[in-house]
Amino acid sequence: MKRILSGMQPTYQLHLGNYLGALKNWVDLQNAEPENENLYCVVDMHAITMPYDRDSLAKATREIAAAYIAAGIDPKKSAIFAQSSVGDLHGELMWLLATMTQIGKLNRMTQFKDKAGKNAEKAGLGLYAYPVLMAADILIYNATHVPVGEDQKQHLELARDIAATFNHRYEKEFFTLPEPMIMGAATRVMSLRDGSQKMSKSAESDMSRINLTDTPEMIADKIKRAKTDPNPLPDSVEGLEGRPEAANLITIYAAMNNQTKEQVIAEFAGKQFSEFKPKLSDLTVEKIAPITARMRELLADQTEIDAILKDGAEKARLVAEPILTEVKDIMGFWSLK
Ligand code: AQP
Repeated sequence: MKRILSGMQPTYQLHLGNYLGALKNWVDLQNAEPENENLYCVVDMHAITMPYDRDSLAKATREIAAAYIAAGIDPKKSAIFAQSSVGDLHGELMWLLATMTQIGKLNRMTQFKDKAGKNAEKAGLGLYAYPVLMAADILIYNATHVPVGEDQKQHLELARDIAATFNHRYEKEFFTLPEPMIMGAATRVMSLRDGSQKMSKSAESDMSRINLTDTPEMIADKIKRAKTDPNPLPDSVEGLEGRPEAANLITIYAAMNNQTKEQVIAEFAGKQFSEFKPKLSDLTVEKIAPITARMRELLADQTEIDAILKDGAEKARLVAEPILTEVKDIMGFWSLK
């Protein structure tokens, strides 16, 4: 049995990269391996590491939870919860782990460099310490597997490193080293405007991404205008080399249709984008529209979402509390026994 944990930030809207790189894989895993224990959180404490709107945070948290459920995460099979509702435990473990995290390793984190930009001196400590909180999010449940997109690989490696340091320092194989699960055909979905940039919530142009809340018309329009090159589609995957935008669209099609890139290429070899793009639009709408519709239904009455988040937090707390108690015990803290 695996204990699976993952999360998404309630910042802006979820997009196709979040869906194909992470959420869809969570659903596939939940359904393919019913014996697993699944914990899916909305990482709202991470979302405040960048400027955010406090009036929208709770709403955005419900929206992400709604997206999880609408995509197929079943609250009976998976705990769905807000990180902050178990924040005392995540936060306390983070502090303990921070004492065994080397600054040199944090300095190598590319997400911090990307998000802090040129003005790193003015960035908040929270943004810098983000990977330590992420390690705590995982280790507080002693999760065995973490399904994420490729961009989170470096943070996962740090979490494994911190877990190993703890085990070594306290001479006990206490933490399982969490395995990253980077799954499916679309581990890194790229921007529709620039095949060298990751599709991202915070990118300025809304045309660069497909949001899970986009209407069919918006999806069709964004795909129609997606950047491509003048050549027809190649007849082999190798032919996509040096053609990042074509590779991205083929990858999206493959992931969405549960196919390999080879299978998609076999179907569309030699075809023009004018023929491929409408097919990609239809497929995207077919897969995304039911999720959007279900999200709307769920968000129309927040009582159900709130009950699911409350129940999920209780389940998560039951797993996390004894782990934190044992960590503190191993580290030598006083407690009433
Ligand atoms: N483009 C992507 N392709 C594949 N997977 C992706 N993920 C994000 N972007 C892509 C995966 O989605 C999960 C949740 O991500 P997050 O909410 O923690 O935010 P993020 O990684 O910071 O996503 P964004 O969209 O890029 O947000 P901003 O613009 O705010 O930085 C993770 O598993 C991630 O790998």
